[in-house]
Amino acid sequence: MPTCFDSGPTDDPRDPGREINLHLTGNMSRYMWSMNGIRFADAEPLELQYGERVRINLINDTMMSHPIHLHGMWSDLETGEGSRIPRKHTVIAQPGAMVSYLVTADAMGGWAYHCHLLYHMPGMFRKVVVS
Ligand SMILES: [Cu+2]
Repeated sequence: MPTCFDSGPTDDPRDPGREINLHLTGNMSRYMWSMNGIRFADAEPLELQYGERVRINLINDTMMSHPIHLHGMWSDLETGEGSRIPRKHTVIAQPGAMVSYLVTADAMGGWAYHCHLLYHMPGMFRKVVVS
């Protein structure tokens, strides 16, 4: 089980308006990391509309765990208990597994979204823009 505090009743009980599938990708032998096969330097920002509720599906195509941190907004981890959903800064995607969480885009501007492992960060990184 993920560690979390019990944040009480879910802050934003809305269903997500859309889903974003994000594959965590990399090349183990070359130790290069990316999202959807595209490294940060070549990637477009992820665009969120201010106020929207969105589901992010992290699909980990690699054989490592990745602690993925979205700055500026909560990651509401989907555990099956929608009324008391745990809020996380960082969500851990296990090797070969998918994890999904909900985000309310309630913070305008540009935000970092990345794996917290130092050597993964250069590639496994996106800019998120809320506008
Ligand atoms: Cu990583």
